[in-house]
Amino acid sequence: MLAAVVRAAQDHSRGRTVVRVSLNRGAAPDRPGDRVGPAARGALVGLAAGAVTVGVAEVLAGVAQRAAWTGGTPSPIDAVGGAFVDRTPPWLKDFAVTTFGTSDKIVLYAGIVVTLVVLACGVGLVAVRTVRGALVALALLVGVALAAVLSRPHAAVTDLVPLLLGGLAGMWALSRWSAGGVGTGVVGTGVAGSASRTGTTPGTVSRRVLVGSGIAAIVGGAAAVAVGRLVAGSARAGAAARAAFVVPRVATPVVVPAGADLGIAGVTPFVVPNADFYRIDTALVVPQVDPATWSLRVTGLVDREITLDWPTLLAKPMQESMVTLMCVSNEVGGTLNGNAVWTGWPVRELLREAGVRDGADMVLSTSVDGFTAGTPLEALTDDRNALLVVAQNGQPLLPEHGFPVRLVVPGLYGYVSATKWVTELKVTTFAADQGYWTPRGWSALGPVKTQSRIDVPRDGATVAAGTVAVAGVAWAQHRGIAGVQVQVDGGPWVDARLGADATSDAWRQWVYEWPATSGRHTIGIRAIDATGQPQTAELAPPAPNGATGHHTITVTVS
Ligand SMILES: Nc1nc2c(c(=O)[nH]1)N[C@H]1C(S)=C(S)[C@@H](COP(=O)(O)O)O[C@H]1N2
Ligand SMILES: [Mo]
Repeated sequence: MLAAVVRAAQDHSRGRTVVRVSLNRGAAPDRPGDRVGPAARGALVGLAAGAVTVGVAEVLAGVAQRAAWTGGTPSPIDAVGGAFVDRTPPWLKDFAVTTFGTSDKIVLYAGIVVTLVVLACGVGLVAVRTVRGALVALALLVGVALAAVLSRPHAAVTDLVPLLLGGLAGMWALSRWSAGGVGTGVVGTGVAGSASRTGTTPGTVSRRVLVGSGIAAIVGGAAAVAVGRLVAGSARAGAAARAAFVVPRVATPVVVPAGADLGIAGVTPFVVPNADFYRIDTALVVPQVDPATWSLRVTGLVDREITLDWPTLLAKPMQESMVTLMCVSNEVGGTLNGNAVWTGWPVRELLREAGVRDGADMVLSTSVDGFTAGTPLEALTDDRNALLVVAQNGQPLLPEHGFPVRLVVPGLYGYVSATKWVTELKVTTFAADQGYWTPRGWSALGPVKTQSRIDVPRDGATVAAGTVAVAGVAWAQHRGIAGVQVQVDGGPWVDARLGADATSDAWRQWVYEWPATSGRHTIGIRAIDATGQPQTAELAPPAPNGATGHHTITVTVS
């Protein structure tokens, strides 16, 4: 591969373009300059063997998942991706979320594909010198991926089988296609079928054939991965149960006060529709949990362990509460938050049934995918109505928001409280246990900080002179918002008008009718919580416990 790139570059610098070669596809006979050497051919062999390895493993992983022969993550791509995510340092996570937002998972997958292609070509290059060495290299890479599979939550030994067989198939392919020695092997027979029969120069292969075969190998591998996903079809059982689930009625439904939503175009809706709700989690593949097999265990410092199943939970008296969920990774001015009405059963009732022992100060909640959150016991037992949630805005939870059951705890960032696909509550202590993000550089405690955001006008916008609605949202969960003030061009702070107050656990909309005069202006805002404390101006990044600072925009008035 490297050689091919180098050759292509050299060709290019001599004014002969690679494009010409591909345009002549199938027409012109190979010329010496169109041919690449053994190294490129070797890289192609590696790529093909890599595609076989990944393809076989992913298809078998799909079959295994469909047949429920597995416990954890048999797909090597998902396992390596998951293991990578779990080892991402805070600065990188921060960077990924800031740069790619909720597309960070797609970027990670793209990174995995590029890495796989490079590694596979590397193995092929080794094979040009020593086939045995290449086999060892491939085995080592498979070994690393096997370790990743084993490291995933709920991993079972059977999870290793797909990749073991994929690895064997890949090694077979590697030795077979390298075996013919330089000049005969891969391209002529195995990978590209009809190609390279001209055999002009021993040990070389036409660039057309090389590129075509390389693309064929990548496309073939990708197709196998897709087939594996289709076969796995894990969404089915969960999706059917979700469709059949009738959200329980509650005695006192939440009523959104008139005027909570000011109805200003461009401002985030007071209650965010489920489909638009921000999503943040470490799950590369959305866990598809069948409520029929779901249960929640209460363990640890309790008088009696409890296992709660789906029908038992649904028979409990459900409540509704409105809570604005908030991600600690939210930058000043960021949109990693959303307000919704949640239906569920108070966690404190469940903990009461289990009987919390003296000395406990934390509940470690665990997700089906291994994520954990450490929540202060008090936040789950006091009157703030932390819920075991089954519905969001009157609809069953979406799979990506935790179906069938998640936690929602007012006043705390999601990373220390809002566990989705929750399967265990361990009553414990901060001294004994840590949530997922704590050893990764984030604070053990995560109370939400008072913050506010300008939604309109957008930063950098041009608006017409006259009265301009400057508007947005402000939040100080569980304390409440008492005021929002606006400052234009560093002048005095002026009160904005607030939307109606629904609950101290939800954000409030605000608007300031700004008499805009032409020119460039800077607009800043600050919120004041219901204890009278204004939001700090001091700038802090999201890590380790939430960003601070005033959201400020610049607009041009024409
Ligand atoms: N299982 C699981 N639950 C999780 C997380 C996760 O990574 N895995 N992330 C938490 C974080 S950091 C946040 S901010 C909220 C986001 O919830 P949402 O995706 O429903 O908006 O979920 C929390 N619950
Ligand atoms: Mo978060």
